Amino acid sequence: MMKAFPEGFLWGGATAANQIEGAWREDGKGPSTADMQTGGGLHTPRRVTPVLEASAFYPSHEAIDFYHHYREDIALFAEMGFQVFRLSIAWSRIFPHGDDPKPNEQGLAFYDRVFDELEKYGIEPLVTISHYELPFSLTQKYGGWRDRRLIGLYLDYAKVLFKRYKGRVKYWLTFNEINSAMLPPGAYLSQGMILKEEENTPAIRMQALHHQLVASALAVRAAHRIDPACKVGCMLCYLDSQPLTCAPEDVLLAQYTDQTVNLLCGDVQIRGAYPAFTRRYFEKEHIRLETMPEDEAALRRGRVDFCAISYYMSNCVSARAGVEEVSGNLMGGYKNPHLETSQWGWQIDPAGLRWTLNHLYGRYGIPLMVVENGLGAEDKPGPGGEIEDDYRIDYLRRHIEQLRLAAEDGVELMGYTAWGPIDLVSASTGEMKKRYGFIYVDKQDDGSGTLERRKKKSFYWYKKVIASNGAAL
Ligand code: BGP
Repeated sequence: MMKAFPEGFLWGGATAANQIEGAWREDGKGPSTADMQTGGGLHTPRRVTPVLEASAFYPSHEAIDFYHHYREDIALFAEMGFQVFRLSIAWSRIFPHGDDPKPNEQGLAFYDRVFDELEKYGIEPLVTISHYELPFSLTQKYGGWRDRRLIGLYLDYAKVLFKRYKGRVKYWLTFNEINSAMLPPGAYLSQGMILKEEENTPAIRMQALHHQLVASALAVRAAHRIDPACKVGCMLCYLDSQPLTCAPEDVLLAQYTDQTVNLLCGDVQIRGAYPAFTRRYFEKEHIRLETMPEDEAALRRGRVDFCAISYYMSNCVSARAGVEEVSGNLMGGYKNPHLETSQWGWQIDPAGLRWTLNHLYGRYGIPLMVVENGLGAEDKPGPGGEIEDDYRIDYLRRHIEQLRLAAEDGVELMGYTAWGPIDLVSASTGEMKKRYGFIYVDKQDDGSGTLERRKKKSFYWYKKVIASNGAAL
């Protein structure tokens, strides 16, 4: 047995509305940006189709139908002993067009039912306000986050949630992986902007990101006013980028990559102001940010209570070319000769999680939470339908070991929610076959399947991990 985690450490799993709910037009819900994305694959990017194509497949339309299976699924999470469940609220369930005069009561009532179910088992909801989706009408009418008016629309939406679920939701995240805006895929995924490749520049994305950062800060302040007991966190996709060699130019490039991809968003949301290195970044990328006089005070007053991250893999960066490349979450990099990769080419680096947590806690000194970590793998059911996912147990065990070491290094950790506790739609590829779950869902990429849920070997393993507060790995 290893040493246990601190008392009160929250164990659970993480999901996103557009990757689990389905019911994409039910009970008054409007289409979201995710609903307009076709399925794809490792080498075929998902397509955004402003007009749905009859011949295309849209994974979020049914996903795994959590909308109708939530009672069964939450009972399974409770059976594993979850103390926290990360989910997102679909903005377009609450404001179908994003700028509707009043919220959709049926949408609000669905999440009431979900929180009722979680309360039955004593599971804390951790709610992401916008997780890689916004009402598609906001893309069509405003051009997504490039339009400053989205700040007010997001704030109206967030205030409805804080008031409706006051006392029931103690933990909020303003945006999922808000720093994905530093990379081209974030333009549509996180910012709802349909851009031609040549238009998709750091300057366009940074202006939209500024609006998101102001919106996040104003939401933090509103949350604290409406419910002083709640905690609001930022959420970063931590892309651990290490120098391929000790050559000074590689070391400097790794620092610059970390500053721009990860720390810029962390600094604004945690320290309340753009960091000094922004000057270099804005100069290099020809960025002239358009701000309003009130923005500086808004950012300063809207600092978050905790910092949540997703962590899957690490990359190497190098100033020299011609090195073997690997893929990754949102961005690839160069191959690290000391690491193995997943079936989807992501480099598996458990010690990188410990490095990342020390790095962030050293910089920010506020509680941290790992709200995404998991292994996407093609699970193949055995003759009796059983799934012996020892590879997933191995990946998670190695990362949880590093989590505990980080806690012993002095890092203040709130909890851990494994990504995809139940098989769900992959965000980058739209695939079901890239499975993450402790629970298998019979849904295939051609849309077939019974949606039956089945426990994998890792289900029983994770149940023991939670029961021992991380001691029995
Ligand atoms: C993160 C997203 C999650 C999830 C995860 C796994 O970036 O926040 O929503 O999708 O990536 O990635 P994928 O689903 O592409 O395998």
